[in-house]
Amino acid sequence: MNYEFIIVEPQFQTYVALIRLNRPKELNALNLQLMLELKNALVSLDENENVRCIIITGNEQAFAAGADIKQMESKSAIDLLKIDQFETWDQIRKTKKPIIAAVCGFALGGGCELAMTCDMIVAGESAKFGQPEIKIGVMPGAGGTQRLTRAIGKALAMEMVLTGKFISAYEALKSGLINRVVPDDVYLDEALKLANEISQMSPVSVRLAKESVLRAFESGLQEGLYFERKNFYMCFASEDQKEGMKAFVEKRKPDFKGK
Ligand code: DAK
Repeated sequence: MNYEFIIVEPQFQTYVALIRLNRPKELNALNLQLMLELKNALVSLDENENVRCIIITGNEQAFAAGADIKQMESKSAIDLLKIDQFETWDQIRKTKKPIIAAVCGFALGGGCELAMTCDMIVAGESAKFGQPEIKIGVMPGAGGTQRLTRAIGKALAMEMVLTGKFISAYEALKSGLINRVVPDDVYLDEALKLANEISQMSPVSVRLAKESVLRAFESGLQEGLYFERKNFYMCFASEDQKEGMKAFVEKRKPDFKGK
C-alpha cells in the first residue's frame, strides 16, 4: 500500500513491524489522512502472520504535536460529527497485536492520546507529554481525560488537562504513564528490545493477555476478572499452551507457533 504521511515497514525485524509518522515539518500533526493511513496500516499488520508486535514512532523532534489544528480550525461540531473520526481512533484500540509507542520530543494532545492508546510507551529523555487543548479553547477529545486520569491519577491529570502543562519523560515515568526512559539516541532500540521480547511469547496468549489487561484498564474489577477467566481458559485451547508447559517441564526453550 502507498502511504503519504506514514512509513510502514512490516518486517522491520523478525516479527516486529514499524510505523513511522512522517509529517516532520508539521511536527507530525495528525491530519485526517494520516489517521486514516495509520488505521489501514494497523488493520493490515494485524492480519499479517509474520507480525507479532507493532511499534509506532515519530522522529527526534516529535512523536506527534496533536491533531492538525489548521485542519480543525474552521470545523463546526456538525462537521466533526459527519467526519466521525472516532471510527478511525477506535480501530487503533481494537488492534489485537501489542503496540509500543516509541516517543521522542513532543507527544501532545492527540499525540499523547495516540501514545496512550498504544499498549506501552518507551520514551527518549527529551520526550514531553501534554494535553494542551485547553490553551486553544477545547479539551481532549480522543480519550485524554479518561486514559490519562486512569494512568497517572486524578491530581496530576486534572492539572495537565486544565492548565495544558507538559510533563517530562522522567515525570511521566514516575507517574506511571510510560514504561521506560532512555537516552534519545536509543529510544527506538529500546522499544525494539521490548517488542522482540514479546515476540518470543505465544501470539495466542499475548493476544488474550493484552485483551485482558485492557479490560482491567477499561472496566470495573468484577467485569475484568470474569473476562480474564474466560481468556485464561481459552489459552488451554491452544497448542502453544501445551508446548509452553511441556518445554518448562523438559527444561528447554518453547517453540511457539501461534496455534
Ligand atoms: N497542528 C498543526 N500544525 C502544527 C501543530 C498542530 N498540532 N503543531 C505544530 N504545528 C506546526 C506549526 O504550525 C509550525 O508550522 P509552520 O508555522 O512552520 O508552517 C510547525 O509545526 C513547527 O511548529 P512551531 O514553529 O510551533 O514549533 P515550536 O518548536 O516553536 O513549538 C510546539 C512546538 C509543539 C510547542 C507548538 O508547535 C505547539 O504548541 N503546537 C500545538 C500543540 C497543541 O496544541 N496540540 C493539541 C492540538 S488539539 C479527536 C481526535 C484528536 C483530537 C481531537 C478530537 N476526535 C477523534 C474527534 C486532538 C486534538 C488536538 O490534538
